[in-house]
Amino acid sequence: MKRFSRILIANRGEVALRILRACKELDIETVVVYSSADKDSNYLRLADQAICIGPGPSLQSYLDIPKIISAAEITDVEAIHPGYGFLAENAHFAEICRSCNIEFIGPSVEAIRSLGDKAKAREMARSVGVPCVPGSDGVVKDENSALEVARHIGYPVIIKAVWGGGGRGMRVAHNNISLVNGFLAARTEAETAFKSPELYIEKYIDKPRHVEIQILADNYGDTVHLGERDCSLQRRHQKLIEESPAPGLPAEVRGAMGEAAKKIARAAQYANAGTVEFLVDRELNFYFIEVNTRIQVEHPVTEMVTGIDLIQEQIRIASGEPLGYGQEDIQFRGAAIECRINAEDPASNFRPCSGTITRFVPPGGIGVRLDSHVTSGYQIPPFYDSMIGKLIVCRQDRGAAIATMRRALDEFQIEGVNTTIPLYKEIFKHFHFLRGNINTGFIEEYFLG
Ligand code: MV4
Repeated sequence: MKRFSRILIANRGEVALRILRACKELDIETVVVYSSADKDSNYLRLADQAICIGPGPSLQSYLDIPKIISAAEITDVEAIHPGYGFLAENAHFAEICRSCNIEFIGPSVEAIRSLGDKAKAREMARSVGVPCVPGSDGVVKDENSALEVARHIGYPVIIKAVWGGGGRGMRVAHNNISLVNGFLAARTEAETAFKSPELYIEKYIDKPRHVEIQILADNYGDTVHLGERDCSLQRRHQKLIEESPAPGLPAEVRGAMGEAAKKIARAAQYANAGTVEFLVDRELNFYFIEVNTRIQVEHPVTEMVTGIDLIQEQIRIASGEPLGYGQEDIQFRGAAIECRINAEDPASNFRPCSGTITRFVPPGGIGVRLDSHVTSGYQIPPFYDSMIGKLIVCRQDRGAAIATMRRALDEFQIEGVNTTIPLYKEIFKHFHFLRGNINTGFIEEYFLG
């Protein structure tokens, strides 16, 4: 069996550092690519080689496929890890890697493509008996078909882009008029944002919980699930806090969701790490919504409760190793919570702030993990998203994890830019949060007014 000896990391920031760490522990050489805006990032010195691939704007660096492939060819790597965002779910990029004989560390081109089509993913889930939200059979071609679907399932409905995801470009409609208007607006938006006007429709579930299942699958048909993450706490489709286990989710529901996720993975002939997203309603019914064919930002909470290094597993799987363990070998221990630390200004509508972090004193102590590439003096480039790190805690139960998180947030000193830390200090005192009474409407309801 081949084992990779050198990998290229096609990403930046905290996830580039996260992948570097995994490679070091596997004794794999690393090549990291960077834009000139990231040239002073500390993690670059941890790599065996660092190659500048262009100026700050992503289109001329982290999204520039020819430059990344050139860097891979010049350094003779055997594989590329795309991290999340940028090229992570780009089937075209995975295809180019394959044609250049470079292993793409992620699922197959075919799996990325078929699950990227959300209407097709829904059909696939339904065909293997996984519950989906009532809705259209595949793509809805025009306003009249949309009205037909709504008459069948009843209002409210939600219009989604087939090639969308992460909540962008969705429209909720409560009657025929808003459906027709929403449909036409969503089509234009989808065409612009996702280069495809295709839409589908689902019954709208009010304030659901967002619960997702982590899966791992090897190239030989073995698939395991690593439990769930509750990602309900989000603001405008940006997740803020994720935790595992999902508070108040009965073991039977977790087990049923895990089995459902594995069925979908097998139906898609999925290999590598992936996430199956579900909505959970007040009665704890769960409904499949989509699959993320990448490692996700919030993967550490799963690592902390299972003890499994998901990036190392991705690399092992991509190199052709079998999983080597089964579902019965996965044990869940304690409770983990992650806070995304974003540099943003609450005074100007949470706009991302760039600028210099003049002082950065990370928290530590028992049960605390910080995944961040930031150090004192770090200048946040204006070109990328606002996340500057993730604070993760893991303790014996949710109450203890919350106590550790509050203590860690108090220790954490970041000066020079505004961050989401003050918001988290409020959330971790909130009556309903402390009781696990959370849903996707929580932040708006209690913290935006
Ligand atoms: C939904 C939904 C309600 N009903 N689907 C948001 C992320 C994307 N992956 C799917 N999302 C949702 N899908 C149905 N059938 C609610 C969300 C949702 C949401 C929708 C509108 C505004 C804010 C939201 C926040 C979280 C989840």
